Amino acid sequence: MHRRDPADRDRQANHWVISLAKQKFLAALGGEPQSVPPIWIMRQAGRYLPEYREIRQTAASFLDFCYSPDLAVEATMQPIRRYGFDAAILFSDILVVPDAMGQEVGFETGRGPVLVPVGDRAGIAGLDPARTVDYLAPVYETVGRLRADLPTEVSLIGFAGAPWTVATYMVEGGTSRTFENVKSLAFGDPDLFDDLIERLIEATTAHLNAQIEAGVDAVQLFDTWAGALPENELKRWSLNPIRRIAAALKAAHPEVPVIAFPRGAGVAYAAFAACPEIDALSLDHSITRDWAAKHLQPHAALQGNLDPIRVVAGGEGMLQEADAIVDAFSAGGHVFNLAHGVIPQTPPEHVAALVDHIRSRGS
Ligand code: 1CP
Repeated sequence: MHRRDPADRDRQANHWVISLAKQKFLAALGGEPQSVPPIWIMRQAGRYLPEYREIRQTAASFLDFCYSPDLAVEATMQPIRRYGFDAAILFSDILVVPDAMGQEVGFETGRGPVLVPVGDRAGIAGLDPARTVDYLAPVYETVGRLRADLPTEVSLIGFAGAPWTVATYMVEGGTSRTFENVKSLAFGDPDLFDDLIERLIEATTAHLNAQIEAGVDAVQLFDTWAGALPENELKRWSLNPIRRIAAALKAAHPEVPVIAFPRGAGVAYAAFAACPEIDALSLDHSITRDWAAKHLQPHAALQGNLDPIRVVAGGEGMLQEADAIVDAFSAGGHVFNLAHGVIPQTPPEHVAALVDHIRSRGS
């Protein structure tokens, strides 16, 4: 018979203490109203922070930075030290998955991601999802170190890009405004495009499962460009892949909440809320709050909605809008967040004023 060593028992007890102490973020994701909502902000680590810009210079490339556990741990911790957010998000990027599958991925200062585009049968067949977890081992090392270093009451969020959004970068070779190449491929040869999406589902599921096994407490799937797809294609290439990934994660780790961010999906947000595998939805700024509280919140916890430009502008307008969001969502599960990532021009003191204001509602 297997005898448990006392150190194991201590670790188990410790795990429960940690879980209890961080109930606020996880309870909100589970649908329980909180007197003051837990807070984190998308892209909370990054270029708007002077301390990030300083350490960023020490790595030769952005991907080297992501694959250096010392740097990635430090970048993740910086906004936690500065603002005391309720959750930290792993410092990484959505494009580590195509990099792991064998596509050439780079980041150029001032231009963003640059990839050698894929789009024909041979290019797609050359992408190998089975490489993902070995290739991304430094990311899981970062997760393990973070879970050990973070205060017990701070939750750790893992993430990945949703297949559609990652596919847009892979086929376009970078950021796009029109999505001409990726939509031409998807509409012109849907079976071939399905092959790419299937490879991404496999790699993304493996990557998120490995993050969970290394210690993250919740995961978020970013479908930043969901709004570029028409109705049927949104179902096929945004909703269905997200749902399949979430279901696979739940089968292995039923206790870990899954947050989806189908940015720009409009009323199709309701179809995401209806999926039992999806615990929470991150809202962009176009979703009206009354509609979301009525049609989404009974089925999923809500996060987001504050336009990031509000935080660039700061002042009373920002605080009033923040109050309107907290008031609209106070009856159900709610995590305070922005409608999209914080932008590099944001004055860090505006973020401090926002966090202080929301926290002061509880006193
Ligand atoms: O040199 C640098 O500092 C590069 C800037 C940067 C940073 C700080 C990039 C390049 N990625 C990141 C980190 C990052 N990316 C994080 C972790 C930081 C945190 O949240 O605290 C996360 C969650 C992402 C996710 C990400 N990357 C998304 C989805 C979220 C979103 O904002 O829509 C997307 C679309 C990307 C692609 C990407 N990575 C970087 C750039 C410049 C871009 C392109 C964005 C675009 O096309 O508009």
